[in-house]
Amino acid sequence: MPFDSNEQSHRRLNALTGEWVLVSPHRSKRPWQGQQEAPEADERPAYDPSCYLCPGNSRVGGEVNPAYADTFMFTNDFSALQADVPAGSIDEGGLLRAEAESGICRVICFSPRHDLTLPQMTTPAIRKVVDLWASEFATLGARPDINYVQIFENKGPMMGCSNPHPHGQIWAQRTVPGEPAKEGERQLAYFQEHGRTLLSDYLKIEMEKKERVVLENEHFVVLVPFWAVWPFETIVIARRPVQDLTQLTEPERDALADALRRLTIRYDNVFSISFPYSSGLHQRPTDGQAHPEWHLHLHFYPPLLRSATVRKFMVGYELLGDPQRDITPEFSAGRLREQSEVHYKDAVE
Ligand code: H2U
Ligand code: ZN
Repeated sequence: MPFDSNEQSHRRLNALTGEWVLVSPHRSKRPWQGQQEAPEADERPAYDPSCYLCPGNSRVGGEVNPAYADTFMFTNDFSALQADVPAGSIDEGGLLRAEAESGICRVICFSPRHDLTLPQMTTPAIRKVVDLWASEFATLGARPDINYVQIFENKGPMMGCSNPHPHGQIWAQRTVPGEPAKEGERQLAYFQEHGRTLLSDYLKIEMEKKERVVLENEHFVVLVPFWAVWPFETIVIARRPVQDLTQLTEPERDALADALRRLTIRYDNVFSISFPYSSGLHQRPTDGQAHPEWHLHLHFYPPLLRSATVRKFMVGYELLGDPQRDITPEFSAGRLREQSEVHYKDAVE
């Protein structure tokens, strides 16, 4: 009997991180008796006087937000990283190790409108978010004490997001954290061996197969990676192997905004809800090196599995062994591909 990855258990390598995911396609038909969570209510006013991100409102620290018209950035009033940490470390026989870590945390409001989310914004409005990401990457990354800039968004209460006002965060710090460090090592090894970026060659394979591609435009491709862990995980890959947002041309920035809008509309349409996720950019470290091995991309990690309320949990074997999935990345890509690019709230009956 020949091996069939659509039917039989197998493991897939994450080419970017070197980690494996166990895939169990034969289990996707098993009966579900999991927890049912209440759907998220998402009818909101355009302006909420009690929201600390709305224009003109004051934040917890007492600062007042300006009457901003498109995007707005401020330093997080409860930053996880402190800028003024003195150098220092602990090392007891290599077993108890700690290092002082400094950094800067920022919050970025995507829109003054409290009731919007990325998929409900226009492409030019999302483009302004892309521009702010690029300028923050440049400003923070230029600091000698910042060697990595992580831009991300937590969306929805299921992802622990504390406020529905459309916003994201930036954590910039002295060291390169675990995920980009793993990806950086693998990309460097690949680039040294082949002289091309890992994601250029991966994208070429995916564009030939097409079975995991969700959408594309002139400059970006969105696909469910071969090694996806989360049921509807996607990766947004720049066609040109650029290392960071500041290298994108104007049309490429517009294309990124277009890809983000179309992807998040499809996400919302899967279960006709505001689709929760954590997403973020992966770009080169800002350590002063060129890093030609780095290839700009974004990850989307949505927690939902088979309905608006049934989520995937990372438990049991996944905590102790490897991550595992039942529905295949190919199946999920098909579900995302068949969605309309008209948001369900805008769709006329
Ligand atoms: P979430 O994206 O996880 O909802 O976080 C929003 C951030 O906003 C959170 O990191 C910050 C919190 O520290 N915040 C402020 O900086 N000022 C405030 O007045 C409230 C929340
Ligand atoms: Zn608000």
